Amino acid sequence: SLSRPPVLVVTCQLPALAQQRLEALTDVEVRQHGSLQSMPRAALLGALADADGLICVLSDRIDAEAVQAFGPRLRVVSTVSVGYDHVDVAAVQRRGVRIGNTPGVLTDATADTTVLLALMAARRAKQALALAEGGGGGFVLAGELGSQFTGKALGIIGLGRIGCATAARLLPFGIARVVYAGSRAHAERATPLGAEYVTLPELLRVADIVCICCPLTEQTAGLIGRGALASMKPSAILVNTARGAIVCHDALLEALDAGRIAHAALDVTDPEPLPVEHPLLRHPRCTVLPHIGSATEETRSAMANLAIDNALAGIQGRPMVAEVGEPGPKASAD
Ligand code: 8YV
Repeated sequence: SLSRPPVLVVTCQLPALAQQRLEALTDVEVRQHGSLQSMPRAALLGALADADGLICVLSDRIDAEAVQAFGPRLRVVSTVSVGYDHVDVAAVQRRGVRIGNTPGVLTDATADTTVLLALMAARRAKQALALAEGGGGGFVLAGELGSQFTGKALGIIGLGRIGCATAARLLPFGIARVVYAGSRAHAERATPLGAEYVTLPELLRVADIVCICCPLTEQTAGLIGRGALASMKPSAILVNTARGAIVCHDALLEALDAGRIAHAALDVTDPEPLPVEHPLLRHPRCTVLPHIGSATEETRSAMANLAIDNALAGIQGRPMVAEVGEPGPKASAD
């Protein structure tokens, strides 16, 4: 019916201020899953039939099956994330449905998390915390010591927004050299950072700290596998704040056990969360965080507001703040 207001389906509860804004919307009817957890799959598929817009999160797979469930009114899928690997972009766009994401607003929080993990890995914080909790002390002159960043080479895989912000944060720690790899060189971003474009094998060979800051795509799935890990320095640390599936977890476990790299620090895993018995969780040289890269009050609020803006623009047929697949850099997932 043409007389009813547009329906916006929201798959989970949003941060307080964005939630209030959503509840104050008068020209759309909001149908929301009332918990912080995402909507059950069957409920999502059912809700899509009658929706004009969808606000979703990473755990909502917008795959071929979901696209099948799209009703004729659906105009926009707005994800509360910069990454959109959970969305079958081609299938959604074939239906004439637009896709919005949240680049920019989470760059600082995610780069902060990358630095947190790099420091935790370099200074062996996981072992130190276990030592302290067990009543032990760290005042030994030799033994299992950490490393520092002074004079070291930093490797950034994916010099997008988050990669640049990560390099900018780590440079003042005394980093001597920044190299980056990715699908192409970005001279305008690299020059202010003094970053050199190298091949991935070269990056893995020279970097003391390897930070994964690229989106998950067909090209990057499993990018860091057995061969890549074997080519890293035995003293190197690997930090992943991008997507778990970029790193082959079996190969990582093997490399850590064989001492082929010093430490891995992961904010993202595959799957998420890892099963509680997964050996990486209790590995002394692997630090795992539960995907908190963008989990600050400020950032989550900004992400949710941007997702609301994108959804309303999509429903109303206006330009979106960040649209996936639009010309220009706005919607790139890094
Ligand atoms: C998540 C993220 O979206 O933006 C991304 O791509 O991975 C995160 O910010 C966040 O955990 C909310 O789902």
